[in-house]
Amino acid sequence: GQGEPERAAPDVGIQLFQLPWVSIADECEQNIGPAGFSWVLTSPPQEHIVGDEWWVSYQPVSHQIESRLGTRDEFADMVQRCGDAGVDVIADAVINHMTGQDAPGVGWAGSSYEHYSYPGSFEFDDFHHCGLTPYDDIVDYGSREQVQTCELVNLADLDTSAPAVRARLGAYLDDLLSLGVAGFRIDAAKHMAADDVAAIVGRLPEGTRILNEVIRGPLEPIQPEEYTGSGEVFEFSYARDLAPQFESGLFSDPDLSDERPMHVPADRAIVFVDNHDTERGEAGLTYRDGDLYLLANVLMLADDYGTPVVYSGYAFSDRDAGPPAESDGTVTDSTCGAASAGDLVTDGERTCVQTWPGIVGMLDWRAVVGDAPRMPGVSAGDAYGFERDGRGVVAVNVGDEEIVLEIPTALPSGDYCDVVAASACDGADITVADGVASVTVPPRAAVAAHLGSRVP
Ligand code: AAO
Repeated sequence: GQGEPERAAPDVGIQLFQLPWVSIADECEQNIGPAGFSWVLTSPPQEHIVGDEWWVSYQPVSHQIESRLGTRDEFADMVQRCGDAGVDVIADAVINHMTGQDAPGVGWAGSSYEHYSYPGSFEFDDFHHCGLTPYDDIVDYGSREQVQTCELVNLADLDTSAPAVRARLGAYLDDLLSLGVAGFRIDAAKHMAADDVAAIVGRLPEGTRILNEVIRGPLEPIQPEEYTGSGEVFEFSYARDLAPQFESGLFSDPDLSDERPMHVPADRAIVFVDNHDTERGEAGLTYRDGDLYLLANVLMLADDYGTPVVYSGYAFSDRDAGPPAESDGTVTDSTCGAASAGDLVTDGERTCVQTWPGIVGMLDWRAVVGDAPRMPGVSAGDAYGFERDGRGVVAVNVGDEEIVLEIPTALPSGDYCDVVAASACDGADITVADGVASVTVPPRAAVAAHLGSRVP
């Protein structure tokens, strides 16, 4: 008998960069829940400095949940509606620092502040004053002491070893948990001693998800492995290894045992093609790369290493430019239409990656393959593919010629539909016979099939 194969809801996140809470709630119901994403990562929800740049979100003025992305009530409503759609919410928690402002000011929700004074929250002695560098700014990432006690780009650095500071930050995280969030991205975790992070998050309820942002600097003293005790870690090596293969067309299997060099263990790793920092910096592939960017996401979603997070932001030509906003500064509500890779040319236009048919198809593919191991891959010219043992095959072609790839597989013989392309299935793209999948991969395209996409 044929029947539908078992599906296990995959652990896949989507980072919704600078998207307002009301829009995230709609997206959860319309696109993200139905596609099968299990969580969204929001931008920081706390009160911040006033300004048009996206990065004002990363300069907390207080820990009230009031921001240009929405009010406390809107945040709570989003968590509720996403939850009803089967989607957890993970909030970006900026707890390493407060603002980087030298002049006194008033925050988004009306709170007054100075560089080292946040009335009702933190005063001068709650901050590090490292005394190691000019202006107490981090100069040398080779110095653990500078990285963890001086200021990251002039941001007033909280002394997270102090019990009172830990308690206040803990109260903020508790407050977000009371609204139903499932966990936190810990922004700039590298800039807090691993013991401090462990102390702050260690008292949260069991099951609270912690995703530490620790950018791997291969020559630096502070490594992501130090933070795996308090949660998962964004593994920057993953994107750094993936992107060059799409540029060169030279693909190779990663170490298919459980260990990859310069990678945290698979069960601790959050992997991504790009994020809001790397698309403005080191990322080899971003939305600007159109098809190749989709292909990289397909290969990431097909992999058996780590927990993938897909990135959804907006087009920009100025790295500082914030998202489209109303005249009062509130970020404009926007939900996704039928955007597709490659036609993102207008600054401010949302990339809406969560709606791309190839992404949605691969989420279902991932649900079907489950924990089937990744098998050794096959290359031919600019194409590469592999199977997840007996459950699915995937192939990418970064070249200009169509390529037929022969992938050894334990899938049952027959014709299969491709789940990446939006086009209707004619069953001619993937044929399995005698333990080999013959996959016809068009130029700059990905093709994938799974147990459930077999033509009856
Ligand atoms: C803004 C202005 C500043 C101003 C400041 C205060 O731009 O001029 O001084 O306000 O008024 C974001 C923006 C910043 C913004 C800030 C505050 O990106 O531009 O500053 O908000 O509004 C380091 C940290 C890492 C951090 C990253 C940006 O370790 O945690 O810098 N990321 C997070 C957020 C980010 C946010 C903040 C933290 C602050 O995701 O959006 O900033 O809340 C090396 C190190 C890394 C280091 C990078 C960059 O990385 O290893 O630790 O990240 O350098 O300095 C190779 C190397 C790798 C290297 C990488 C760099 O691959 O292998 O080691 O290249 O691309």
